[in-house]
Parts: sequence; C-alpha cells; structure tokens
Amino acid sequence: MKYQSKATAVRWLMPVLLPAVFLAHPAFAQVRAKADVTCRQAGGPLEYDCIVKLINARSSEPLSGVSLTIGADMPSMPGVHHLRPAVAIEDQERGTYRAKLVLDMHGDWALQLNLSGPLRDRIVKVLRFEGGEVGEVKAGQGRKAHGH
Ligand SMILES: [Cu+2]
Repeated sequence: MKYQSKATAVRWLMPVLLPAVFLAHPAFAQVRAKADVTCRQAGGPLEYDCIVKLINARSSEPLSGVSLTIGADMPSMPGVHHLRPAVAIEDQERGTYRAKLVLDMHGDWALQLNLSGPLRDRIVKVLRFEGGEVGEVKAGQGRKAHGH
C-alpha cells in the first residue's frame, strides 16, 4: 500500500517536473552542436581569419543566433599562452560565423568554441597553424614539445 501511494505521487509530479526541465533552455533543450572550422592566414603571419559552421548535431540544420567566442590554447603547453577569446560574428549565411584569431606562435592550437545564448555547448578543435598552412590535427598526432 505504501508503494502504491508513492507511485501515485510520482504520477502527479510528472506534469510539474517535466516542463520545469525544458523551461531551463526553452528552444534548444537537448540540442548538441557540431562545428566545422576552417582558418586561413590573413594580414600578419600569426593572424588568421576563421570560419565556423555550426549545425545541430541531430538534424544537421544550421544553428543561427548563437553567441560564439573562440578561445585558444596550446595543448602541449597548457596555461602558457593567454589569448583573449575572439568574438565570432554570424555571417549573412545562417549558421556561419567569422572570427579573427591572433596567435602568438605557430604550432598546434586547441580552439575552444564557447556557445551561449539560446544554446550552451563547448566544442574543442585542434588545428595546426604553420604559416599559410592550417589543418586539423587528429587524435594522437599532436606534437609533444616546443620551445619558446
Ligand atoms: Cu606554446
């Protein structure tokens, strides 16, 4: 009998609890983002224009209206480089964002994409910046040490 009254209580609470969970982030309650990042040298040797395409990981629809900043750190030297996060601006093309990165040396950089606003997420992409060449670094290909 006691068990049954507990179950009844849960049934009564469900309509109250469920909407509360979704109201925390109304439109994007369970959305995860996927990002495609391409950068190319622009201006100085350590200046790069980066294009970030954000899509909904489930539906592959472009994610528009997201507040996006890009932080950067060197995985081989955590905490050594302190770059101010770059603010990305959405392009006319929905879900496409542009930011200018000014690094302080060439090498492998972990870019932290911080998504906020209607959707909160964080995506890390490791890219190798070597002059005009920028490419994605797959897991296990990172360089061990570098000098300053
Ligand atoms: Cu470094």
